[in-house]
Amino acid sequence: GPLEEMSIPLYFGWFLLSSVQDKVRCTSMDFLKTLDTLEAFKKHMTDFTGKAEKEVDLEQYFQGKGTLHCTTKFCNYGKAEGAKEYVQNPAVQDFYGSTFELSLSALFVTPRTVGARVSLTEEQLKLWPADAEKEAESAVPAAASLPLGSRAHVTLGCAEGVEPVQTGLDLLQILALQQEGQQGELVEEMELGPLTYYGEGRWLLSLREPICAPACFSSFYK
Ligand code: 2AM
Repeated sequence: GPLEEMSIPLYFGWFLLSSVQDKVRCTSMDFLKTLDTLEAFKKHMTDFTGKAEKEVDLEQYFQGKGTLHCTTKFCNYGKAEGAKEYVQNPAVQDFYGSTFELSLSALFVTPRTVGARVSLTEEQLKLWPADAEKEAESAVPAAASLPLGSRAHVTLGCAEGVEPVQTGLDLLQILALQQEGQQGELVEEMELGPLTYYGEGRWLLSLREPICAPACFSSFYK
């Protein structure tokens, strides 16, 4: 296939088509704007500012990171562990260039990142590396015991000085808390769905109606 002649990319992933990128960016901006005005958020503002009395403008706090995508495998041009094996996976070869419909099922915000959780289908999981969650174990000890695909997300923004790899770790941390039986604090029913607070600045908005996002499975070189 075409991949055989190619050098290994920085990463593989699903790249959201441009029309849905705008929609997702708008939804995320609206969410940040609303979150910012909630009394419950103001009560926990120090999670973000470090000091009392200080206001935070969430829309300014996070910086966008280019094309919206859901990374499947970070290859680092072949230097990352398992990169060569991933390229040789028949599913990767077969599906390269195909369009999928991703389901964005939640939005989450932490003092480090804002992202969308992606709920993968069985077919989409064929493109998901078996050790993606386990690789996060040093940052999130419970990660390896979470279901395959738990880490799947779209990074929507990062706080200053934070690398996007953090977004998936923040998501895994929230899912690990849920798995441990921590329900979080249901803060309110928003228009888009229930908003839950998990402490330490971690907020999760479960989308009552997941966003269906058409996305092309491809790769990125810089
Ligand atoms: P992201 O998937 O959370 O957005 C280029 O840096 C892309 O690869 C980004 O999209 C980034 O994070 C992802 N990425 C960077 N380092 C990574 C790593 N070690 N593991 C998984 N994904 C990584």
